[in-house]
Amino acid sequence: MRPPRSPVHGNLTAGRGDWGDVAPASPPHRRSGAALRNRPPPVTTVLNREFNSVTAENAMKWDALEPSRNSYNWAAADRLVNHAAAHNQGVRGHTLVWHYQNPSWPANGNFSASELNTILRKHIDTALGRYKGKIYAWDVVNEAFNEDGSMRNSLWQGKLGSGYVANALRWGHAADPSPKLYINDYNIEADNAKSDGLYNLARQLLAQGVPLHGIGFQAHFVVGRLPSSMKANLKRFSDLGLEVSITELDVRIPMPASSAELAQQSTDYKTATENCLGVPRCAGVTVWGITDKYSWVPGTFSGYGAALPYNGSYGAKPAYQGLSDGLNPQA
Ligand code: 9MR
Repeated sequence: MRPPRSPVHGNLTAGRGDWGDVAPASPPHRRSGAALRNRPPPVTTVLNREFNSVTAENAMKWDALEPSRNSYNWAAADRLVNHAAAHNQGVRGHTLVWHYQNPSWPANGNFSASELNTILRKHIDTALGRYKGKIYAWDVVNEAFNEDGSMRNSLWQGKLGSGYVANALRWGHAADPSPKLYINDYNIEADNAKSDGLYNLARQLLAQGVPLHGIGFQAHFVVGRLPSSMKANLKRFSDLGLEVSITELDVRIPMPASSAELAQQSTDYKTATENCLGVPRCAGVTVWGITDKYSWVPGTFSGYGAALPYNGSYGAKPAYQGLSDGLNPQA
C-alpha cells in the first residue's frame, strides 16, 4: 500500500521507493529522481518532497573530480551524497567514462594504451571506492555510440579499442559489486540504428559475462516528438534481462511556450514515463533538473527552453501533473 499523498504535492515518489504494485516483475526499488546542478533551498525543498533519487548533473564528472592528475575535488559530490543519505534518497552516479567533460591531462599526456588503461581503471576504482555502498546505479559508460550505431571515436575508443567498455564495467564491478552498472546514451529511445548498435553490444557483453546491468535512456525530447517505438525498444533491452531507466528526461519547447505546448509537454512527460513503467525491468525515471531556472537546454538549443516540470519560480507546470500521472498509473 502506498502512503496517502496530497493531490498537489509529493506525487512523484510512488511509495518512496517501493513501486512493487505498479508493474508485475518490477524491481523492488523503482526510483523517481532529479539531476541537480545548483542547489539553493527551493531546489532541495522540491527534491526532498518529490523525489527519492538524485543524480549529480556535473559534480561526479571526471573534470570535476580530478581536474589535474592526482588532485581531487570531492566537495560537491560529497555534499550531494551526504544530502541524499540524510533524506532517504538514492544516488545515481554519473558518469565515469565519457568523451566529454574530462580533464585535459589524460588526452594531452601522450599516454600509451597500457598507461591509459591504468589511468582509466584508477579513475573508476577511486570514484566507486569513495562512494562504495552509497550509489545504487552508476552510468559507467556514457554516450559511446554514433548515430549510425558505430562506436564513437573518443580518446578511449581510439587508443583502447571498443574493449574499453567491457573493461570499464569489469573494473567497476570489482571496485564495488553493489551498484547496478549502466551504459547511458541519448537518441536511443527509438528503435533506430543507434539503439541497434547498443543492443548488439549489450547482447555481446552479456554473452561474455560482463557485469552490465542496465541501459540508461537519457530521453532529451522535443515537445510533441516522442518516438512511437519507445516502449517496444525499451522492452527489447529489458527482454535481455537488463534494467532500463530513463535517466535524463526533459522536453524542450520553442520559446515562448504556448499553453498548447505546455499541455503537449505534460502528455509527453506522462507518455515517456509510461513507456518505461510499462516495461518489466524499468528501474526508474530521472528528470534532468527540477526547475527551468537551471536547465541546460537554453544554453545548448538556441530558442528552446521550458523543458522541466517546474517553472523558473518553482511553480509546478502541467508537466508536473503529466509526470505524476505517469508515475501513479492507478491514481
Ligand atoms: O546538464 C549538463 C550541463 O550542465 C553541462 O554543461 C553539460 C556538459 O556537457 O552536460 C550536461 O549534462 C549532460 C549529461 O551529462 C549527459 N547527457 C547530456 C546532458 C545534457 O548535455
